[in-house]
Amino acid sequence: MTTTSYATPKVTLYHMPQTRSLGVLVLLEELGVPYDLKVLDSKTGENRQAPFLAINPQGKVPTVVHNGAVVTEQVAIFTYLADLYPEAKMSPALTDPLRGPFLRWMAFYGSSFEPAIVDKSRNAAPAGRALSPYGDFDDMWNSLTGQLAKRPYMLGDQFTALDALWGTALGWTTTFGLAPETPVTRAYIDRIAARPASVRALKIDADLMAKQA
Ligand SMILES: N[C@@H](CCC(=O)N[C@@H](CS)C(=O)NCC(=O)O)C(=O)O
Repeated sequence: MTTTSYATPKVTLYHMPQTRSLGVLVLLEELGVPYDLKVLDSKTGENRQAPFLAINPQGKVPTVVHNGAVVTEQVAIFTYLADLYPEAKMSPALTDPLRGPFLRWMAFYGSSFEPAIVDKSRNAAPAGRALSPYGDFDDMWNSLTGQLAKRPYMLGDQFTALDALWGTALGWTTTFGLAPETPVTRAYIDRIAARPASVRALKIDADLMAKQA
């Protein structure tokens, strides 16, 4: 388990099993910090009821509450948590030359990958190349896999919060047939999933899913 200081109040993660919030669970396990997990049941629509809507009016997970502040959006949450616990070295420091690429591939997730995947899931053509936030699917995909092909983790030899995000995201999008499976992406997904923190997070998630079944 990673050594970190707990000089900050515990983070609360609002989570629903088998959703995008799994990646944040993976990151919290990688960080090795104490956290509170509040589990919502999508089958009963708990995320669309008043108590949770008062926290996140979009009714979406992941949602994090820390120090009285609400943080939504995966990209913001991954960056926030990685920076909150610098001892865990899950994000490059502000002056590190890898800080720019770290932010680049975080933002790429929200502004290029997700829109491309959602359009694909609806068989919707992207907007014209110049307007579309991701160009076309191949532009997006070739940029991403070109980066992954070069190294074991997104930024090189060191695992960062990016890998908790991308490992889980490529996992579910590949499972749903929304992202093509290639030798590079398969090896990357498996590399992340085999890490002890991912194994723990997947078990927590599967147990919660079973409870809600
Ligand atoms: N833009 C959000 C998207 C989050 C999102 O769509 N979460 C899904 C889980 S996969 C959700 O909460 N869906 C439940 C609902 O909207 O009712 C982010 O990046 O965090």
